[in-house]
Amino acid sequence: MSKILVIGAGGQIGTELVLALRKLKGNQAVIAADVKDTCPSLLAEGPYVKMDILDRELVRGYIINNAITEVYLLAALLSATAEKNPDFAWKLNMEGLFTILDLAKEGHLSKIFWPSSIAVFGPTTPMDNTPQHTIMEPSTVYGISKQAGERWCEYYFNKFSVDVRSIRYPGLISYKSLPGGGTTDYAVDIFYKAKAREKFTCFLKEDTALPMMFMDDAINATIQLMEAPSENVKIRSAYNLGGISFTPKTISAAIKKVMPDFEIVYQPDFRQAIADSWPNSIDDSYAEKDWGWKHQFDLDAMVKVMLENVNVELVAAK
Ligand code: NAD
Ligand code: AKB
Repeated sequence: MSKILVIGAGGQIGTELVLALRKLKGNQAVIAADVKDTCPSLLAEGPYVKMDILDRELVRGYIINNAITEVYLLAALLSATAEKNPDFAWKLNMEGLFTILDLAKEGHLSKIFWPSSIAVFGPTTPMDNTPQHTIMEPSTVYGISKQAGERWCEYYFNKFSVDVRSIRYPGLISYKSLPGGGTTDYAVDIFYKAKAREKFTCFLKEDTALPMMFMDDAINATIQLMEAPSENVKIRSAYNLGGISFTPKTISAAIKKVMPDFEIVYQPDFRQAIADSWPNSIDDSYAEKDWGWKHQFDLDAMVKVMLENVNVELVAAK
């Protein structure tokens, strides 16, 4: 019987991942953990623990005493927030990973999921259909932390047989919880403005193409990777994952097909330089070959679901 702990469960991915894992494994088998005082209301059906991943002894004690078998470690500062606080971003994004990798090395955990990002790539990476194995010279503190994390995951797998699995998520688009401070957040924010019938001011230029994915696809990929037989998981740094690639102009055109009055204006800020350093699109053929990955949602399908489900009160409540 697996007993799963999701750390950073109150965030954009964590909320939906906990819901999906509980559906699969049962409410009591999946414990949500976050530094936040209170559990997100969507997760109220199962256990919640307040936990700071930087409190190494607390985290170790909890995992050992509660016989946790698997950890999904999601707590991190994302690209835009990390640029504003590089020292803390490096600390949070790296120290938590070592705490969990060491627990697995000591035999307390049988499996770990730790997410990487398209931010591992940089300005010298081939931008179109970016290969799995290529030049990686990230220029953001977030990207540097993800690249270092990938190297350490692979190292712990090779040296200590730690079963750690990872995906380089593209920008994720969802409506159940808000994004947490990334460069791709515009592609979520745009739906809240469209739904509120307000003009959207985009912080990226209209022709900035980035790899993106609807959250349902990302959650399916995560669970598919974690359920795959260990011998099929041949890449222990992190798998490239594609999805849909679009620019602010193309996503706004897709919204206009449904809401012809929608208006967008462009006011690029510091996030433009981050976006410019990331790929336009991703080659995810290794994920397809090794564990059967295929995305489901294209741009129009995602726009439809987002416009139907975005709740503008979520932003007001933030
Ligand atoms: P998020 O910011 O929405 O959520 C992170 C959660 O971690 C928050 O609920 C926060 O309260 C919690 N947290 C922060 N500090 C903590 C601490 N010290 N201890 C415990 N919890 C803490 O982020 P997200 O978008 O859900 O991303 C989760 C992971 O996936 C991150 O590692 C991120 O780098 C990665 N990722 C996300 C995306 C995306 O588009 N959302 C893309 C690529 C990679
Ligand atoms: C961000 O923009 O920082 C994240 C990511 C792609 O890692 N959404």
